[in-house]
Amino acid sequence: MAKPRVSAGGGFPAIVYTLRGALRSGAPLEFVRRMRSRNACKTCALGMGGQLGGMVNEAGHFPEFCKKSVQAQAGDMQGAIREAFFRDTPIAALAQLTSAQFERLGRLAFPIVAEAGDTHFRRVGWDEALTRTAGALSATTPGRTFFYSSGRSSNEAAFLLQLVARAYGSPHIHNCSFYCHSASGVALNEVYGSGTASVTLDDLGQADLAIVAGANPASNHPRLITQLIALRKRGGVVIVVNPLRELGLERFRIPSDVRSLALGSTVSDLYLQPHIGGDVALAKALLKAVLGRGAVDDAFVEAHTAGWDAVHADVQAADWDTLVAASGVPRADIEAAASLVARAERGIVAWAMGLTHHAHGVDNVLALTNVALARGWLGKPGAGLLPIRGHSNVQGVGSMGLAPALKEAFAAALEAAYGITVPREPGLDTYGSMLAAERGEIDAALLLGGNLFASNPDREWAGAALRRVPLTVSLTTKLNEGHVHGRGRTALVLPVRARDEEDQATTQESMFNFVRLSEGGRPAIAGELRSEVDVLAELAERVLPAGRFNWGALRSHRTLREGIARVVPGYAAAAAIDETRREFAVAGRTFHDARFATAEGRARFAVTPLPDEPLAAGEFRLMTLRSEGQFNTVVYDEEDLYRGNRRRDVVMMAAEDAARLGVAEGDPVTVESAAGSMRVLVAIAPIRAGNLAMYYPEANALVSRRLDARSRTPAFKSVVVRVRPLASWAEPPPTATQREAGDGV
Ligand SMILES: Nc1nc2c(c(=O)[nH]1)N[C@H]1C(S)=C(S)[C@@H](COP(=O)(O)OP(=O)(O)OC[C@H]3O[C@@H](n4cnc5c(=O)[nH]c(N)nc54)[C@H](O)[C@@H]3O)O[C@H]1N2
Ligand SMILES: Nc1nc2c(c(=O)[nH]1)N[C@H]1C(S)=C(S)[C@@H](COP(=O)(O)OP(=O)(O)OC[C@H]3O[C@@H](n4cnc5c(=O)[nH]c(N)nc54)[C@H](O)[C@@H]3O)O[C@H]1N2
Ligand SMILES: [Mo]
Repeated sequence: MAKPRVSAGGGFPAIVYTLRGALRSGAPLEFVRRMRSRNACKTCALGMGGQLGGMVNEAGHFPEFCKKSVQAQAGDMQGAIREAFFRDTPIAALAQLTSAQFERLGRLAFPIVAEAGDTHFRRVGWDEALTRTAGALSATTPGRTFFYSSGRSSNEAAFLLQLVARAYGSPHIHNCSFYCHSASGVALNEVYGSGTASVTLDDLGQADLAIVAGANPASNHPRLITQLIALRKRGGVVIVVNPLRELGLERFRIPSDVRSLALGSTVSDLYLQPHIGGDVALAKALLKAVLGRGAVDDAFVEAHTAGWDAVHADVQAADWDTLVAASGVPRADIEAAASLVARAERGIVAWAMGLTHHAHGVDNVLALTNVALARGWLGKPGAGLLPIRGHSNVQGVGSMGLAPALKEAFAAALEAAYGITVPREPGLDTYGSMLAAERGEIDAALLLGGNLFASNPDREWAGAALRRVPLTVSLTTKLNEGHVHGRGRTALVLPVRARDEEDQATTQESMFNFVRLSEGGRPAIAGELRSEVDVLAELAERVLPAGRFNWGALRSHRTLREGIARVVPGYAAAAAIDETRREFAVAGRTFHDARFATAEGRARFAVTPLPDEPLAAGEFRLMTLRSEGQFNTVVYDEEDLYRGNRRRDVVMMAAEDAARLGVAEGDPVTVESAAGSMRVLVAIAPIRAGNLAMYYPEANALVSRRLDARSRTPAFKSVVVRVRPLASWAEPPPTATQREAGDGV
């Protein structure tokens, strides 16, 4: 097994990394100023920001170190890509670049375009770029367009984008959450009528137990680890549910705590290792064991919930051997967990992509929620449900209505405020838009940040579908693979400012439903960078009929916030934030008493059948996940510090599986799925036998297009594959995507 160079997560490497990042940025003082400026952190949705910027949490604790925010900040502070680069570098050469190489090119400083048959991108002026975009939108019918957003943009930009798209007439409006936490939103809406967390950051400080399932916060939400360690210090208990033993979930050194930094802190008390996809079975088994201990909170269930009888009967009828086999967790471990759960008065259940990226993602969340409801862990301080969100503002982007379907109250308020008509039938979601693109039914796509190409399953298919679109328009800070492999026949790539470079303040919403204010700042590079809102407002002026509405007025973030306050439920305080400077909790989201937003005012249990996804002999289940050195499709470092992998073209497998296949650490193998095949090296890892792990986004070449019917989320964590040992490592031929993307030459 490859030994990680560290013995715990966090610690000095995180601090050293911060200092190195400051130096690498080339302007250490400016770097520190930016890191401490009053702007919500750019990376995860934990919601760092406020008075001291990216190094303070919602409770005001300073300093909080996180490698990710350093990487993101240093990345944004790189120099500009020069015009000569585009003259000298053919698209065919760009198509060979890795994600990390794209990231290191630097900031895009002016708009560029590539048309059908072009061998190179060329610089264009903003006027030409927007004329062409507006021309394409005016020439087609709105139903043949779609609007996608990542979760980095501000509330203001997201609100304006959905408003402009709806005023123009396209209902095909969506964001990256369809590939992320959509299953959580669907499940939580069923449970309590609202799609977000029921707890605030303070609740974590009052809980006596936390279950962390299908998440790797040591890498992806490092500051959450601080909370877990604090919880344990108060005598609380942390249970981890993960097929892979993650180093940072066992031991972590909190950089801002001297004692923890020196000695390391234990993160988890019990580490359950189910099979990939075994969480429904595990949660049912846990509930069965809780029942067996007589630990159901009958008073809560009786007074505040619905649907218990059916779940009770279902769990009673389930047979232990089946649950143990399907979950992969020994009965003794389940009983140990149940005894901890049975004792805890205030439990918080937290989860991330390990639960949502499945064809039964909604059921995964519902099954765990059943345990929480049975224990009465809802509607009181220190207890509740916590989807650990992805992008720094993905939750805000959703709140702003950047989605193909709106709740009735939102739609009606939007119509009243802006005099537009909002059709009530939902538009296409992310995957639906990709299918429409594949069928040739999309004429223009506007992409506000993100990397739609590389976040899709089935890389070949995704690239081919996007390359059929006559015009793609991307608003971005830097170039990525998607701008080349997923570019439309004509592709415009437009440079925008990052949030801490905005002239006007912006707002973001954290995963604890807390709205942050970002002050903005100055751009890292000289160039033609524009604010996202400015670009969208100008597009509206050019496309939408004059006279009906003063779209230009929506360049003002303050005016946008007034609209947001009128339209978005719980956002009334946004209207005055320019005066009050007061950040606020979105009203009506978190529950400290047991009144829920469902029709009957009760929280709902749901029966969750065991998924039926058998493996044939010789098949494995493969998850695709993130390393310590990346942010989504952006790879910063090849090394995965905590898992000990020095390179990314590896397949992580259990020692016993390797022995059975006759391979050892470092041996070359081919991993094959219905979607494709990849040549990689074996990396022995502490993963439950029968399961494999590879890195996203590269492994999307293997991810088949299997979706959760309810949340429309691809099963990124459950790909059926076979592994074939190779006699030797030969250079793999270029993929079809690489060949075709450079085809214009
Ligand atoms: N540094 C960094 N931070 C990030 C990101 C990043 O890329 N880099 N991305 C951001 C975004 S958009 C998101 S959504 C989050 C992602 O945060 P996470 O969800 O933590 O990220 P992943 O690496 O996708 O994998 C999650 C974990 O799920 C486990 N897992 C896989 N399959 C299963 C399963 O079937 N059951 C269970 N119980 N566990 C399983 C894996 O072993 C892994 O530890 O992080 C956000 N923060
Ligand atoms: N196989 C597999 N596939 C997955 C996943 C997985 O775990 N496995 N995870 C899924 C998840 S959880 C998610 S969230 C999606 C990610 O989907 P996306 O959000 O679409 O992808 P990102 O990689 O986060 O997008 C990064 C790009 O955003 C742009 N960008 C960065 N900052 C800014 C900014 O301030 N403004 C603007 N306008 N642009 C900016 C840059 O071009 C950068 O390259 O991928 C999904 N796909
Ligand atoms: Mo995500």
